[in-house]
Amino acid sequence: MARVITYGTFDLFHEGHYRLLQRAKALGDYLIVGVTTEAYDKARGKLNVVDSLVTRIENVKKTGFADEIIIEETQGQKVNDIRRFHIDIFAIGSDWTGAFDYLKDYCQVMYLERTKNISSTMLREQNSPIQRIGIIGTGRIAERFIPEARLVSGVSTQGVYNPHLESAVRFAQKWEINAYKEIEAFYEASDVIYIASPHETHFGYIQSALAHDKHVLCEKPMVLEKHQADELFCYAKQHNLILLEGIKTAYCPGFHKLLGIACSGTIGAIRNVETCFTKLENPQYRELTDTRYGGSFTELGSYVMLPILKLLGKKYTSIRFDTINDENGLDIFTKISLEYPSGIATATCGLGVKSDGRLLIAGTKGYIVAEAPWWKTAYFEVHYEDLDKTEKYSETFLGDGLRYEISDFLSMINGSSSSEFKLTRGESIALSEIMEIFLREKRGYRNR
Ligand code: C2G
Repeated sequence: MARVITYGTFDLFHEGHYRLLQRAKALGDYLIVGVTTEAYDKARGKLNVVDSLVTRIENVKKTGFADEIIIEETQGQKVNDIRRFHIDIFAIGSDWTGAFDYLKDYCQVMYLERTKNISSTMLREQNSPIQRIGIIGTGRIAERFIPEARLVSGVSTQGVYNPHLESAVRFAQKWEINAYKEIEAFYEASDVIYIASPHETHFGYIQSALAHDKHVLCEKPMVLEKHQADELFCYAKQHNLILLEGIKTAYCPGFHKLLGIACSGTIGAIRNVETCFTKLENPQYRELTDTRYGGSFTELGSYVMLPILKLLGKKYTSIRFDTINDENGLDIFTKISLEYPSGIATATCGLGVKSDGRLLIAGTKGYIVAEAPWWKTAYFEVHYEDLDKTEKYSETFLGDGLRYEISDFLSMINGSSSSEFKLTRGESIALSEIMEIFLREKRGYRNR
């Protein structure tokens, strides 16, 4: 009895998948089909999968070709599956020719000709046309955004707007996109807007982009006053528009996994969260020269506050800021202390003082620790009283990590999956309120 195995995502199940399974089944007597998990697809850079794992399994099942369906969760699983299930033939489409030759040590490897003119990518594009992204701002984050967006299928970076035309032109030439000085023309040519301009301009740009009926992804901190966040989210909701704050950590798979474990009860009730993110910044950069909106808290506060809001919630009973300022009155180091009815938290950020960047979550049964750069979560450990029980978790974090938020933003626009829980409106509003309190208490002024 010949045993055959094949693998795939089988997103938006189509003729190509059907024919592949049909031919794989015909190669032997028993066919095992491995269906990839969302996390594995994300880890291997396959973002924007539309159907859930359950739907994809159901679709494979419906063909009637699979005698057994398994889940493919990790890189390197194939060798173990082949041994474990005593596989004779590994079959896969010809788009993978050569890629699985290493399995020839374990079984026969067959590349079956791929069905022409059909693919999940094509179907995704038909169902949801490419979203043309217009970028506002030409700074360092915008530079990182473009290569990341180019890795997400379903979007294209069409152009950039900057009221200083020379900056827009320089940026556009580098990335081979369009430059705009006139914002109306820019909106006309864009379906969605990514805002990466200086913090204090976010509110105005979001307002205008939403008023032009555009979905918006805005860099953190989205806005600097609570009423602004309230107003923008309310408008977006009324007009069925997506408004998302881009804090990359919130969307990366490793952080997501860490939150899941922290909230699962394995370390008991969470009583203390400590976060720290410091980066010695070039004194010439905006972060240390913009005396109104620069400083460590406006720059890094969104990252350090994120795990606290996620794990202890938005209803803190007290918040306190301690800062060390430079000669311009900008905080180069800030410690935020929060109290909750049954927990406490401290967040530390710095641009002119270096410290040990770490995320520590202490519970009644154990603690979780993620070392720097925990904001690009790729590895963390769970510790208990019994040292032998330590658990270690790792997860892929690809490139600059902006691809995850872009992909979630796109899924939300296409209505195919809700990622809103990764960073809720309520959490973004709470962050804007904390920014507001900080600016009022430490700089002594309101934004307007
Ligand atoms: N396929 C095909 N013809 C198409 C499209 C896909 O024969 N027009 C085949 C692919 O070659 C693959 C299977 O259908 O063998 C599933 O394709 P995908 O869902 O795109 O999965 P893929 O990303 O190729 O993952 O570990 C996972 C495997 O590496 C395959």
